[in-house]
Amino acid sequence: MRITPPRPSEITPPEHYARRREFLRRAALAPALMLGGTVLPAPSFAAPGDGARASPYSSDETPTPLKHVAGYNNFYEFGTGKEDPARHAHRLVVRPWQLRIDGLVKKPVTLDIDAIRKLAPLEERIYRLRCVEGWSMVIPWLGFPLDVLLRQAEPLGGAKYVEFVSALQPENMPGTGSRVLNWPYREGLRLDEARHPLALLVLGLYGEVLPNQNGAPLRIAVPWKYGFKSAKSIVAIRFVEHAPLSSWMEANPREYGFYSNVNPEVDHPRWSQATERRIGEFRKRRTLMFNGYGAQVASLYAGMDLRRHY
Ligand SMILES: Nc1nc2c(c(=O)[nH]1)N[C@H]1C(S)=C(S)[C@@H](COP(=O)(O)O)O[C@H]1N2
Ligand SMILES: [Mo]
Repeated sequence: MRITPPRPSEITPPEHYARRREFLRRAALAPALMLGGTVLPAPSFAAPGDGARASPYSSDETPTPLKHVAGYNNFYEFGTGKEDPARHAHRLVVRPWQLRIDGLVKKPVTLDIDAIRKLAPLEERIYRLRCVEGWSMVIPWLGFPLDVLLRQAEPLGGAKYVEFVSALQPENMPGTGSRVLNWPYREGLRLDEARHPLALLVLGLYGEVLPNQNGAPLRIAVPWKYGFKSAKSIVAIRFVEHAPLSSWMEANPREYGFYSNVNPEVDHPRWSQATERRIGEFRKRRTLMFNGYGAQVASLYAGMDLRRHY
């Protein structure tokens, strides 16, 4: 796999990082953690953010305040309103939690969340998240490269794609009574996308374990794609030969394609993708090709017509 290293301008100078760390530490320790009636989970990482390594892939933009990151969410299993997940996701049972990895692999495995946590040191990655609805955030995730997890199952040569399946707990998820999507929530990536160093397995944010509404206990973050590609609360990963049918493609194939790379030149039928509103700001910003990660990921799509492969 060929990787374009980050440009020097994208690497955060250490002094910025130190200041940001302090900011994050204070933000994470802020007492006002009541959000929409939901108390955030108690931290269970020994020394949460402080043990995490900085990442050259971090954006140096100011992270969106935690109250928005954990209070304005799309997690349709808990309802279609932006405040529904914060209100209802405390009902999600996140322990015990097992992840099954199978399909075209040499070694199908079932891993417990505590074993997954120990696979690699946590890094803090500050990523932009661009929702296809036209808003964006900057989120300080905690996690490690998704490929570290994928390797555990030893994928076979015939595996070309990966499918991600989210948890389905109908008795705890009021949104799953609605047929807005065909549950469980399913997403997919091409294998080289999933193994790209920017693709992150996420276990926390803002120095703490993931709030349930953000996809506890584990989700992915694929920052150059629209937010819906980053499946939350994942219970299964399957290696397959052909592009899997995601829940959104199944619901509306004209509006949602398999790739769903952030692309200001290709509009969604209902929403222009040229600009976005950063949550907490008023003036709109221009949306960047591949959400600003083009230097790292454009080579994955060399020669492809991105209008056709939307
Ligand atoms: N299982 C599941 N994963 C999901 C969703 C969902 O409804 N269900 N929504 C997606 C969408 S549309 C977005 S924009 C992001 C939002 O992630 P955040 O709430 O952590 O910001 O999660 C994505 N992952
Ligand atoms: Mo989204």
